[in-house]
Amino acid sequence: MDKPKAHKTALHEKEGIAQPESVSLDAIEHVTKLRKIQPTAQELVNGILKGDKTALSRAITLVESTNPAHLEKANDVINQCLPYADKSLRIGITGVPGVGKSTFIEAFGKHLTSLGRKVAVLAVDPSSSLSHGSILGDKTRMEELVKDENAYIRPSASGDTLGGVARKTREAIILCEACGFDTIVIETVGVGQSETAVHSMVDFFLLLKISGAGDELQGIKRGIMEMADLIVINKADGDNIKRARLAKTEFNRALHLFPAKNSGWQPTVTTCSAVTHDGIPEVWKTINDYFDLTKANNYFNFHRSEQNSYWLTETINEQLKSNFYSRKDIADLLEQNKKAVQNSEISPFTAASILLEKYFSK
Ligand SMILES: Nc1nc2c(ncn2[C@@H]2O[C@H](COP(=O)(O)OP(=O)(O)OP(=O)(O)O)[C@@H](O)[C@H]2O)c(=O)[nH]1
Ligand SMILES: [Mg+2]
Repeated sequence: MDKPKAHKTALHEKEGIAQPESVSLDAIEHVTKLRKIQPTAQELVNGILKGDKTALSRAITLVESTNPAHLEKANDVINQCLPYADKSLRIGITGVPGVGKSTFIEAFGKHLTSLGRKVAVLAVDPSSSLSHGSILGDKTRMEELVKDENAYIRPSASGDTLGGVARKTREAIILCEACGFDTIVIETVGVGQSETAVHSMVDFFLLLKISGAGDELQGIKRGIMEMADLIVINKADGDNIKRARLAKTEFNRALHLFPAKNSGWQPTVTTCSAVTHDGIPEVWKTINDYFDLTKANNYFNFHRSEQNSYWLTETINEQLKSNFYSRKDIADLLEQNKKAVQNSEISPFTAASILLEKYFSK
């Protein structure tokens, strides 16, 4: 009898297992066919409006698809969902890695569902376009929320550009709202301009921080402080409570140096522990105060319509750009012109007009 060959490296793969003879070809064909059947736009919309999370997930996948053939169907679903959207509270949460965003969202989300709210968690994280979203790996941190019938967690969309990722997230918000989620939490790690993108799609912006060694304001981007409606110092538990309180005082002082907000809201600072849940109900109460104020002074609606027009121009810009660069004739001409510009044979402005003329001539 032949001896089995010794495998020299760990990379050696096992030989495949042959198809058992007992599997019927008809059954295989049946299953493959079922997999290929894609629900129609109408079926997706019906499912979403009934609160079906599977239909919601499929619709979000459709919206995220880069296949141009899916665009029309995705737009159809979104337009049909639009009249049912717009009724939620949209909350953005940002903070550096490790600050406790996932743990906080788990505690916060559970608190909201215990009050009868329906919570959807989405993420804008352009850095995770390769790993398909940090929330996915995070499902262990959001163990309870994942199992909660009244919660929906979706890993971040993948995409090449922040604009693209952000647009898909905005469309996902509409779908989640149509599916009956009344609180949308959008998380971002704050890479590049992602806070600005998230800020432009939420009603309320929460900055999560932890207390440092007394240098709280070091290394914090001014723009983020300006955007924040609430700063929450997390991990205020155990030995950390005192330091968290000191950080709160320091942030409070800093906040008062910023000009008043158009919303009429004075941003505040609070402490919490995502682990012990201390301070979580207070965070929700503050957010509610904000909504009471901005709904009464009409800033809430004004802000949303401003955001809508912002997204109109953003989407046009984004799509013009992607259409321009994806055209083969333009790509070739761009290559030629780049060389000419590098060799100073032609000015960058002339080259740009040549390219744009070519683009619009078709
Ligand atoms: N003591 C204490 N630890 C916390 C608290 N919140 C989070 N942590 C811990 O901090 C670590 C990071 O928490 P995450 O929730 O993963 O932080 P994150 O901001 O989501 O991190 P990224 O996903 O990497 O951006 C984990 O080990 C948590 O257990 C808290 O309130 N108190
Ligand atoms: Mg996380």
